[in-house]
Amino acid sequence: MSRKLISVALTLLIVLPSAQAQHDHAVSAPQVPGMTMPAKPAVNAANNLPAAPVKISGAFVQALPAGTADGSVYLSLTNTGKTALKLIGGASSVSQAVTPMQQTRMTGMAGMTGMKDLPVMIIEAGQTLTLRPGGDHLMLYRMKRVPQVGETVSLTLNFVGYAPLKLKVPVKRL
Ligand SMILES: [Cu+2]
Repeated sequence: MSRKLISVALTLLIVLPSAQAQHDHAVSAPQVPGMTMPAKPAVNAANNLPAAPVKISGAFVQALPAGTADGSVYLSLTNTGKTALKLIGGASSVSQAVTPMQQTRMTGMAGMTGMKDLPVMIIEAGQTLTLRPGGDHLMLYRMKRVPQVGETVSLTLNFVGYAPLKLKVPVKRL
């Protein structure tokens, strides 16, 4: 990040502290860079880490209008291991990072939802975690370009203690 961008981000952080953790994937307006920066993907690719004991199904990237800043990946993750799996994010061919996000509801504000970064998404042993539209998701943080229907997005998911998991994910309209 350039020095100029950093100073802009800092200024916005000071002016708009409440803008953090809320965004709308359907809106193409520029986003306030006050949102929590995603954690850097763990550097473990070169180590002899075992493959994560996880089964992925139904994975897709949501098709979005051109110019949309952030995207979403939905999928089911089944932990076939004996201990909890910790998903801490990842990378994709179309975004700066992949970040676990939690859908939140604001009490007292009918229908208002927001979202916040989850540092860790936990999948308990033997359980399936399903990320569906309207709920928790993996965010394609700051897309370099918006993938189109018919395309396949390369995705890497990082689980604590395991080798990065590589996936090819189709793009679908909701
Ligand atoms: Cu999100």
